[in-house]
Amino acid sequence: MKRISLTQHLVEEQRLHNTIPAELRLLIEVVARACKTISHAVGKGELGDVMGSAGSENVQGEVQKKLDVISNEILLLANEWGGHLAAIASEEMEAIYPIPNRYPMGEYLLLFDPLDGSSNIDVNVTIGTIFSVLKAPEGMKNPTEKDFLQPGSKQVAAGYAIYGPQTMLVFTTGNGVQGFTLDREMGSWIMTERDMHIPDDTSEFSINASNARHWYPPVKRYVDELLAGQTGPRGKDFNMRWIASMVADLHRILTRGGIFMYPADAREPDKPGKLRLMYEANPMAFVIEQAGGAATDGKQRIMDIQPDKLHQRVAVFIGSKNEVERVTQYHNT
Ligand code: P6P
Repeated sequence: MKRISLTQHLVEEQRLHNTIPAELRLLIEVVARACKTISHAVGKGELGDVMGSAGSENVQGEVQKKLDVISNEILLLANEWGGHLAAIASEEMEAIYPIPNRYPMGEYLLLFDPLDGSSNIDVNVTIGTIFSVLKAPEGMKNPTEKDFLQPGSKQVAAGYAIYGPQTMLVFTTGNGVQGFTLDREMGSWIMTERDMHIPDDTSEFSINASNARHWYPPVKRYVDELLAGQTGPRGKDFNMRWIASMVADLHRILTRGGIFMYPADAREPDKPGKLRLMYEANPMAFVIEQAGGAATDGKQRIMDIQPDKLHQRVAVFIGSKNEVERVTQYHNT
């Protein structure tokens, strides 16, 4: 494949599809630059005194790691002055962050989970940044949380950075999914995956099996069939992976197929699941669907869900189309 930079790709996409106006192009480049900085901070580990907890809790009541807070700051400071955004929302902040008056206000809303999988930070396992971009409503003057409450189908761009053996940026603007690898010597993002595609079928599934006794019947039935392998109705053996880092599990699934599940379960009957709709499930669903996969909450397409709260949670079944369709069907029989 001809090695092109992120900038060249974005310029060519704009010329080809006219779907990446200058401000959106700037937004993606700024987010990509912030992810480079996060990758550098993550890579320093103890040498950068960035490990361990920050001694605070986020809106989810989860203990914040120092790198959660640092990554959030990096993304805020990188994006607030560019004139491409009206406001920002983050897993690490209760309220939305309107662009300060000292800067021009743009037409996009940016949402992110600055560092997903942070329980893996202190044990040196792959983590990532997830981002989602929406258009600000026409005529909006003072951004409020309500302006963010748009279904995932309204996203104009979404993707993630994955901080693993390589640092990669994977995103879509609605015309397929492209992958870029960070060239650390040059400090540039170089395209290494064009038009990524998920196989419709798979023999690999991802779920936290320690919750099995809490699963509701449709999930129990589906996973039991996978575990039965050749001896059961599926007639083939399945493998299991669970990294406890959604970005890492989904990057593997995007690369070689699979199904990732974080269902609602009886531990918290009033909660639809653990993962957040606006800045985890929606952006990953946009990427996975653009690569030919599927994403539902067990009942409906994730990107059709009309949000009513910024930090609302959702059950997630996402990955190879035929497996997502099967487990969704079990929820509807
Ligand atoms: P559990 C990380 O905290 C996260 O939000 C996802 O990245 C990951 O898939 C999931 O939670 C892991 O959850 O319950 O297995 O620790």
